Amino acid sequence: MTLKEERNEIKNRALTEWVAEIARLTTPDQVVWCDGSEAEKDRLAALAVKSGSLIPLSPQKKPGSFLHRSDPNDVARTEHLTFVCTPSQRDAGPTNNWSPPDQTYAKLRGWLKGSMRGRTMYVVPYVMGPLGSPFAKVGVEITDSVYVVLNMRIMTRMGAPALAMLGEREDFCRGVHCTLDLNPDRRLICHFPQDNAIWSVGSGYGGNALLSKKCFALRIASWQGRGEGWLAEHMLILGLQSPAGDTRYIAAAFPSACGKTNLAMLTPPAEFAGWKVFTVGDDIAWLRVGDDGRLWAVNPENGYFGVAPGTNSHSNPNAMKMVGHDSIFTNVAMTTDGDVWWEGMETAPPEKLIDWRGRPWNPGSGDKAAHPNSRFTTPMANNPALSPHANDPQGVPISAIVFGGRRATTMPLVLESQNWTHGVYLGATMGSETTAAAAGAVGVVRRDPMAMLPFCGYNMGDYFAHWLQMEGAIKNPPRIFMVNWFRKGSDGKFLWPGFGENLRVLKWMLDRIDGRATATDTPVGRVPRVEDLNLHGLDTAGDRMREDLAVKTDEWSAEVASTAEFFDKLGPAMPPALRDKHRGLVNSINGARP
Ligand code: SAT
Ligand code: MN
Repeated sequence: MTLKEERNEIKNRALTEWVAEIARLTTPDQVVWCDGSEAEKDRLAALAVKSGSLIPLSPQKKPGSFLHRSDPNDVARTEHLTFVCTPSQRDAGPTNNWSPPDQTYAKLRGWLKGSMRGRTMYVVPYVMGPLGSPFAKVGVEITDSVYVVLNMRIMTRMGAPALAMLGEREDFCRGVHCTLDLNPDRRLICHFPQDNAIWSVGSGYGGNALLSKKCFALRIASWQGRGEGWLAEHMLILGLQSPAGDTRYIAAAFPSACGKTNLAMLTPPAEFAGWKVFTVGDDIAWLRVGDDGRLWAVNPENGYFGVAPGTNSHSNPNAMKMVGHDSIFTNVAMTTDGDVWWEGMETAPPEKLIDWRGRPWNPGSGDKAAHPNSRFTTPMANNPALSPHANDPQGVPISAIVFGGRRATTMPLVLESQNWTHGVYLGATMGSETTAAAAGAVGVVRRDPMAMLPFCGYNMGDYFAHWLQMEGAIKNPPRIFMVNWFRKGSDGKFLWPGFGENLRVLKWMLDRIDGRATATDTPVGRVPRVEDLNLHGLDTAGDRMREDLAVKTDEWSAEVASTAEFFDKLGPAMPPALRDKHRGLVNSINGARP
């Protein structure tokens, strides 16, 4: 359909004028407005197959599913090319890359001039949040990538419902995405929170190109949340139902590729018969204070963009079921009978395999068959553990907030904060080893406060202040905890089995909230003793558990020194309350020194 024909049907002038402006700049051969229908999906998938961008998988093994192989230089988020372009650099803060908005727009306009010649420009309206929800917001992404459109259809409520919700309003997130030639020298992901706008150029990768996700639902939304008194967080949301049938909800922040998807759809261990876990969301939470003074959360997304390697019927049986159909796989390996394979799938690799780059795989080469950051995109409706409240316009009330990093040392299995400010301090000082989800070295500890370091759309000091301020608005605040599933013993092996067994730790948290479980006070927070956890049926020796729960003074001395450096980097925006908390902690750790 041509631009002219469409403009007669779309009533929103702000929208049609903006689309026309981008079309004048990028000069596509045609403009297609996406309606989100099944017929449109089939038509676009057929186009993508014809162009080679999607490979259909076996209709028997993976019905309705496709494989996409990205450019090998475009396989993860590129944080060094991601910018927050606020009018003043102070508002972006020292942890974000910043460039002045006018200059940045001018540069990107230069790159985009005529960039869609010979191509189709897709206009993708979408809703973030359940339809009809007071949390919900509309975005529109313009893109020249059919792969992006098909992923957006899974990840968001896309098409007609978004235009219906938008009506004549102008407050939609304006996203411009153009793949250009995937040259890393002309790749930039730029956010303009003051304009509710994102321009992403030169990458087709998930977090860089599906603008609904990290770009809108975290970077832009966190800025909006600060202004409007709510929080946009890098958190899963799960419901935990007891055998008696009451369900409590937990929101948990972990950096990318630290097991959020696994935790969000966890299968309880055999000893927890009658317990059930329900997924509300696996990556992003929008949190608001309800009329009842509790914190309520929705998952703004409609699908999962999960890490494939390591997913198997032990680590995440629900995910194995949900990716069985109607999914898009990116950069996994393919079997000769049209199925997918990745490292850590449990089943041995078949004799013949095509690797993520499309070459015959040679197991002896030491190369991975699937890229370590290979992904599945799956509709949340596929999830057997989906919460009946996943589409609830009101969201769910949150009883506990959990922060978690990937730490080989120092951080015990679980810590309970003393109060809200201490909980914010725990989140603000979180450290984690880097993973393959972002380009760069893997396994280096960096401070990743609230798992938001790459996703906070404004000054991190202001962000902490906003968190501290929220306490005043939440009459009935959730309890805040810290977890670490990844601590290692002196033998270099993980001390905790993780996966479904993590439920034992969540259960202790609920018992703490209910006043039914004990804990020991330490200078860094409250920690369970081994006997405070239900370890029934778990084959883990007591001394390994004691090691996993230990708070070691020498490790914490190093930890607070590293935290102090990080706080200094944040400069004057750092809230004094967190500095005070820090000083108090340093004193009590030094006081505890033998
Ligand atoms: O690529 S995404 O940013 O969408 C996934 C992640 O890194 O968490
Ligand atoms: Mn994430």
